[in-house]
Amino acid sequence: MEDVMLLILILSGFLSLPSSSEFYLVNERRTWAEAQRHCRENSSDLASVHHDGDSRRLLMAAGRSGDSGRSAWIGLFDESTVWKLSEDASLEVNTDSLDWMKEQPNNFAGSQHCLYITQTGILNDFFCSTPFHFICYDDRNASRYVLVEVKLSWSEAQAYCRGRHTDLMSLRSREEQEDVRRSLKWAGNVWVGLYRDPWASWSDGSASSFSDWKATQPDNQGRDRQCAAVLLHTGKWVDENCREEKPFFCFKAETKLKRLKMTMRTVADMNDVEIQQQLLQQLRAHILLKGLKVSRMFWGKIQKKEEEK
Ligand SMILES: [Ca+2]
Repeated sequence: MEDVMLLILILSGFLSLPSSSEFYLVNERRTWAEAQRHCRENSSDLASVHHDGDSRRLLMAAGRSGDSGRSAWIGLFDESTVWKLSEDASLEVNTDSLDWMKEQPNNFAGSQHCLYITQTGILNDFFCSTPFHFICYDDRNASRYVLVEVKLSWSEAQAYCRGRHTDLMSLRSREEQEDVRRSLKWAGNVWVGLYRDPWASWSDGSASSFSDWKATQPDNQGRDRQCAAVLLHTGKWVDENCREEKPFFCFKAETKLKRLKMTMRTVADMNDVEIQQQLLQQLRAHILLKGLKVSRMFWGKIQKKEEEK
């Protein structure tokens, strides 16, 4: 008989389905960031709401606290500084380094999620449905930038550029902004290939597809409304200034333990503690990349069944 090293992984935490999480209201007033810290330290995270059932369970968790018409933080937030490139949505641009119109971007009425560049070459966020001229870029064209003097909405402009050229013009840096200013002349405002998905993520990292906003919300009224709260008497959501202090909903994920067994073929000496540690580290990094949490990973020894003759 021969000893075989067996790697035992115990995974826990967010492996559980959102529907199996338990919401609870913390009736203490905190800013959104303080509330997030509290939830993360004491349970899992600020509450994520992914369907009607979650909304109902939130209200049930609020119980009688809903009578006064107050609101409480949930985990949804609007990362207004993250802009994406039309040519590759996985690329995020730090737009702080770009040259903006005064007091822009302001996400006016909570509805300005596309960027135009003015005649003088500075940027403003604006309503994506407005028809403007636009700038495509074209991989096959030496000058790269192509001014299109047809007025289209941002997404129509994107489709036009993708159909006839390569995509809407990218803008990653102040140097590129300067470059397009030097190499092209245009009148009025023109769309460029930068946009953002508002209210795209939850504090626990889950993506947002469901929403339950109150009518006319989010409106970013008075600016700086980048955190979502639930009205406790209706369950509808409103956008609020994250620095306001409110009660808040946390969730506690039901922990599920999962035991994985892996078989490896290797010429390395698996009894070498250093090699064991290295492998564990690599596996841990790989698992974290998948968005899972690992509570415990260790090597165990099992006895191999007697080999057949
Ligand atoms: Ca604006």
